[in-house]
Amino acid sequence: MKEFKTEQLRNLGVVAHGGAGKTSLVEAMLYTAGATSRLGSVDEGNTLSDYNEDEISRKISISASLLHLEWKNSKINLVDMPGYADFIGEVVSGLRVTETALILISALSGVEVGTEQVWSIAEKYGISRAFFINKLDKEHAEFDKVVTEAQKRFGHQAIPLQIPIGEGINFKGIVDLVRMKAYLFEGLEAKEDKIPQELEEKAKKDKEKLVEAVAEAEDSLLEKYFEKGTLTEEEFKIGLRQGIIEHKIFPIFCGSATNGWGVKLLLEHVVDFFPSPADFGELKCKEYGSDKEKVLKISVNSPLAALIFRIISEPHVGELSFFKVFSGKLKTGEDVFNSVTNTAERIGQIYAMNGRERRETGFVIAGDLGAVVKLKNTHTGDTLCDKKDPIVLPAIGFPDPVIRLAIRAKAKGDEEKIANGFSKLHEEDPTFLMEVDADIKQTIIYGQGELHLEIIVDRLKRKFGVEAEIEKPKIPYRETIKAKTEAQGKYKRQSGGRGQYGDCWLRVEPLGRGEGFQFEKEIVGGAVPSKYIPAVEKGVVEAMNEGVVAGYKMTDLKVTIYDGTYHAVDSSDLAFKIAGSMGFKKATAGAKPVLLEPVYNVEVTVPEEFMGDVMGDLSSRRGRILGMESDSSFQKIKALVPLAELYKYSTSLRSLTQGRGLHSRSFSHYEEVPKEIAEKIIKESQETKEKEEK
Ligand SMILES: Nc1nc2c(ncn2[C@@H]2O[C@H](COP(=O)(O)OP(=O)(O)OP(=O)(O)O)[C@@H](O)[C@H]2O)c(=O)[nH]1
Ligand SMILES: [Mg+2]
Repeated sequence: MKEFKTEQLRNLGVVAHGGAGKTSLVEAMLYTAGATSRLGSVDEGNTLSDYNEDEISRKISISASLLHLEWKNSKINLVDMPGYADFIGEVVSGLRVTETALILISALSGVEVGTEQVWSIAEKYGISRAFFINKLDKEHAEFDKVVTEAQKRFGHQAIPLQIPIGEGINFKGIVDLVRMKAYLFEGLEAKEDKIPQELEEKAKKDKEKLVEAVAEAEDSLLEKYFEKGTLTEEEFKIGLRQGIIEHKIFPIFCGSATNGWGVKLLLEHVVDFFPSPADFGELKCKEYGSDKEKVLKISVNSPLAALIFRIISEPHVGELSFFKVFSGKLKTGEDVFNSVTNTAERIGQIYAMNGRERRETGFVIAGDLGAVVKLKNTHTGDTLCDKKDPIVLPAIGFPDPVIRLAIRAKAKGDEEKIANGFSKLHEEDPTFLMEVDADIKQTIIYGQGELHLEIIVDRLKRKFGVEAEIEKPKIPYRETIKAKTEAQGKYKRQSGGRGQYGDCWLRVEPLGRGEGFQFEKEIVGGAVPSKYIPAVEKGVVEAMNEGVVAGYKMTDLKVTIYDGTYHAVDSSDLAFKIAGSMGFKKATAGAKPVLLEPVYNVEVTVPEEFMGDVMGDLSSRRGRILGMESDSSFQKIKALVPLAELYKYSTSLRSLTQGRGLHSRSFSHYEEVPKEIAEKIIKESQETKEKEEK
């Protein structure tokens, strides 16, 4: 294999709504470039990119794959990402290491919620964006309609570089506006021809629009354009490239991935017009151990700065860490420094990846992507650098989970194995989280959707040989009081020898939501010696943990000890602790205790036509709509919804919106549970308690 310079590299993140044809396009690109000798297909389960058992059986991509090909003195790295919303974490990490997001849009479905979502991630990272309108061979494909939609949503800088000749079953070629030539399909190939007469007029007009867009992207070109009314071929090409690099032009390509149509033209334009890592010139990072910004030149001669963007562990291979070298060079046998975990790492074999296949290369230069065998203490998002020149790259900000489920070991005694397995799976996939919730006594797993968690549990079984069962998670309710009361807690025992004596007067009063717990003393004249006060507080805290309504932890209240008595001989910490607990229970019982439930901020994005249904559904979940924002044909609904009503919400939303709705959520606050619902919860908790006592 040839050695490439940074300028000869192109990194493409291939993204889209689910099923737009990313994996098929990547396969066709590799085949066209001769990187593979057989054109695999998703439907047959033999692509280079979707090679996991999970992916083959479900016929969808689940994890990002790294692939590469050579085309005309350039190396093109492709990160094929899943489109299914549950795996958005893969897109968040994949687009972090690529200079261009190649966004596919299905010519049948047009711009979808997933298209929006990947666009926003690319926009946030400030990388170049290009579109490929795919599936033009399918019946009902409508190129112009999709272009209009894309322009409505992403602006008129989204502009066709190509127009299809025919659509659906009549799709037979492409007019390339850069070259002003036609390419007629012959098998997987295409023959150059002149533009068909019926498209001449349209091609001319569209080219003019393109030239104008290129001119507008660059002031110096705009002047020339005004002077001469056009641009030279040379000016146009330089301007187009610059416009794409500076996000002033988002070129639109077209074709059919499974037929390989339009793929060669795409590769050629990628090499000619897409940014190389060197086009960004500099890399912003932080000095190690400080918040000071540091700027590195993107070059092999700069100090090493590499980011780990993905970790996989596979049978027979062990752990592989995928990385991008932003500057410098990473070599096998070298000692480097992980500036996030403060660990020295020795670099083992380095590979260039092609999905399931890999080839040892020994090194990776600035701008390039690769994988390295097991590192000791390095995680996704960590920086590898030179110990002598330590820096830290910005971490990858993964999204908050949108779903929580409880799990239980199928076989008793497997709990530890499960915890170990889950912790490895979290290493591979930081959007998957697990915690043992002591409050509700359940192991809770969190993720981006039900399918996500289903796959994680499958993997646990396959990779670690332990089975977990999913169950409905309990809600971490809380309890609080609504009135101010006072009560005495007196504990007195006389049983033979030394007795027990503790006596305190407590005042309990409500605090605001989220204020937690406060304990104060207003003892005058030593009615209760100060040395016993911490014991009283301890008793109060213990009683708070048990709750008075339905056994949930109490919060948002203030307890004041303001009086009491003691006995010179019989008083002890234990007696005062019990007295504190008794006094607290008595006081809170009369202080209008209530149940609180966690309420979440929920943001739902849906195509306009589903608005009514989604809002109705949110209301039936006791949701309060906070507002709506309209974003072209999509609506963003913000609402507050109790966690208890969000069980399996992603699945409901999916079926309610034909898979076109998305949601995100984050904890907002605790709120009083409505009376009728509280009664049910109290009854349930009494029943469980009785069962446990039997
Ligand atoms: N007719 C036709 N079918 C296509 C084309 N591209 C993809 N498909 C089919 O569309 C389905 C999805 O294709 P994939 O390549 O898996 O799509 P994807 O975007 O990678 O899907 P995810 O990664 O799961 O989001 C498969 O059945 C493909 O055969 C195309 O250009 N024409
Ligand atoms: Mg795919």
